[in-house]
Amino acid sequence: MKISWYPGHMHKAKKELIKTLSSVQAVVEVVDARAPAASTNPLLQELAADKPKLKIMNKADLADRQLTHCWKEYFNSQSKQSCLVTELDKQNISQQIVDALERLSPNANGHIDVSQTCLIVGIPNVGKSTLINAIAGRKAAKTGNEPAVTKGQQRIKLDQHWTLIDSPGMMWPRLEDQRAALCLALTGAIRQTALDIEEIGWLSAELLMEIDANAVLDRYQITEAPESTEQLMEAIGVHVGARNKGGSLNWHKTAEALLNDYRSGKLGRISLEAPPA
Ligand SMILES: Nc1nc2c(ncn2[C@@H]2O[C@H](COP(=O)(O)OP(=O)(O)OP(=O)(O)O)[C@@H](O)[C@H]2O)c(=O)[nH]1
Ligand SMILES: [Mg+2]
Repeated sequence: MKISWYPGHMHKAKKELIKTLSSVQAVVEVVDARAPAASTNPLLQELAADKPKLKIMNKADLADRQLTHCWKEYFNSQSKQSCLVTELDKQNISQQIVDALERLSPNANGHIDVSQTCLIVGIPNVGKSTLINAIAGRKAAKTGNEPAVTKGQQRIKLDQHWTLIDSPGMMWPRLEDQRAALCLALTGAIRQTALDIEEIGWLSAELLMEIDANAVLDRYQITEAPESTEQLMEAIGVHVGARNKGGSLNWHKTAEALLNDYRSGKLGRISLEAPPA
């Protein structure tokens, strides 16, 4: 497998990110609670080394509760960084974020008396714009269930103290760690058209069986553990009725069904990564 995805507009996004970073007082990085390491931008640590950083683990409603708790403790143990967990219901998130930013902001001493700008960054489709709308309490930014909905930076003024900048989802040039790349493909951060769906479906089936075989077998009512990935995919295809016109199994539809079921939480709350011990 070789998942690599770095379309032309990512170069523009990176250049824009570097330029914008010089003018903001804080950075919020939104990561996917199901894959907090794979969805963390390795460039950000270096590009925004001197900025207070708030990490937000979003889509926690789709992730394993216990692992999310461990990840939060892990991130909070790192310096100049704080971590919050958010899910579909983003009530009171605005105050929590502003409080966290004010604690992190070096010139604030717990009270902001100047205007501050905060850049929201993260991989595509992780929920940055949705989060901004929840913070602002209005539909200020466009959202959608696919990568690359936000095409350019957008400033959203919260009050006299804080302005947020929404940014297009960003991926980094080298996805060397192919397990991490698979996590990003499975969670929906990489555009479908850039992926070989059958291969990603196959690899995802193997990964999900390794993490939580019962969840997969239960979902597709498979009573006997399959002896191979092919047998498993066949059983999934039969269960979801993924057939070609002649009646043979359609592997593409089978793979799509598995990916969609994982992404929408129909397989249950499955996290793909655990924090370092
Ligand atoms: N289950 C779940 N879905 C969420 C959550 N937050 C956002 N979403 C959904 O995730 C999808 C992507 O949301 P966006 O806010 O457009 O994501 P984005 O990071 O701005 O995406 P780009 O602009 O394309 O980079 C939408 O379908 C949202 O409804 C969450 O906490 N839980
Ligand atoms: Mg967006």
